[in-house]
Amino acid sequence: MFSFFRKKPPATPAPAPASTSAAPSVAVPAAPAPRASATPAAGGGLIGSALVAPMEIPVAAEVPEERQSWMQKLSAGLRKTGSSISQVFTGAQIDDALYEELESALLLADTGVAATQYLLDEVKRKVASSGATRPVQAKNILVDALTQLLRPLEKPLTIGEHVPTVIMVAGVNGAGKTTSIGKLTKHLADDGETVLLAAADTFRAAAKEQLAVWADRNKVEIVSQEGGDPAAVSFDAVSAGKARKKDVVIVDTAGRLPTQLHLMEELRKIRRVVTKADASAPHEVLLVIDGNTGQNALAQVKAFDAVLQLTGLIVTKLDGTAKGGVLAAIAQEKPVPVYFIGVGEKLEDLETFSAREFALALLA
Ligand SMILES: Nc1nc2c(ncn2[C@@H]2O[C@H](COP(=O)(O)OP(=O)(O)OP(=O)(O)O)[C@@H](O)[C@H]2O)c(=O)[nH]1
Ligand SMILES: [Mg+2]
Repeated sequence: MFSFFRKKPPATPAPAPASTSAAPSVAVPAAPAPRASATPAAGGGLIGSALVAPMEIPVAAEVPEERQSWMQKLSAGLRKTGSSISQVFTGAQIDDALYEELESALLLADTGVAATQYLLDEVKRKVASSGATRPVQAKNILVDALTQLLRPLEKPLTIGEHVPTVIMVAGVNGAGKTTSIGKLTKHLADDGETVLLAAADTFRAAAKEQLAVWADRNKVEIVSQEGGDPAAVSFDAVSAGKARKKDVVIVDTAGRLPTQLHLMEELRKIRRVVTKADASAPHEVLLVIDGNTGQNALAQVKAFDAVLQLTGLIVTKLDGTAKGGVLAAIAQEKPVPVYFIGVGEKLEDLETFSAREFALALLA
């Protein structure tokens, strides 16, 4: 089973830890064997596999057994985008018309102008240098180029370097913050981590109750206040997390638009107050993005980063009408690591991000 997060020993050594009681080692997640080279060697590798299996990209062969069912879900979620890009490669030859269609398909998939141009240039360059003539070869080259572009976004969430690890979660209204926190909490609790949730969404009616349901379900503690101030709730939660030696404190904040400047200022205040409660916190500041927001997602990353100095992203709802190209736009223009991606409302619909899997799923 791929680990949902990475466990690291505390940054400052604990008093005389016996060598046998070291922190449990947890496999680094989502690392499908990176390809030694993205450049198709003469007659081998990429092109060779295209010739052996000319009609399909051999998805099954590349994804580890334990990720197969997740891959199916991801591919299903991204099918709409995938089929419109794949359509480009169904002709008989690689020509200008193919490149034009590819450009349109990438732009329609929310890939953005800069990343689209980059990917087009890469495909053209590698098609020329490898002497590829068949569209399926160009498609495989695109999968590789997209993987390379997305690779910098691959990073596991690390827990344990600080006690508690304080994670602040922000995003626009309805992006999936509370649900993602619930799912993450479940994974942490199942792994034996002690978690404390901070209901710092004091704005929306029933927000506190929604988080309390996840807390109950996972038997973890929650700090909330009746009609309280979000910064005060966050301060109390981080202080309590420290005092009770919790492994993780997760702060759920109310949804807001980056244009609501007073609410963005409130986020800044929450962050500041968390640091007052624990000088090294927050250790992670996550932005949750709805995969359906298209190019606006990039604007959200930039705006929230300017206020909060983001450390990671969770991209939800990559099912239905979402166009997965937006991750390429983020990788090209504002590469904040993507810790998790979501393709549905169920617990198992949130998983770690792998560049290779995503590229394969998007072009399945
Ligand atoms: N299809 C789909 N729905 C999701 C996903 N993640 C969350 N949702 C749904 O999106 C809706 C909003 O989720 P919340 O977790 O309440 O979102 P939020 O960001 O906390 O919302 P506010 O606190 O109101 O800003 C819920 O109905 C979730 O079940 C996903 O990956 N796919
Ligand atoms: Mg919420």
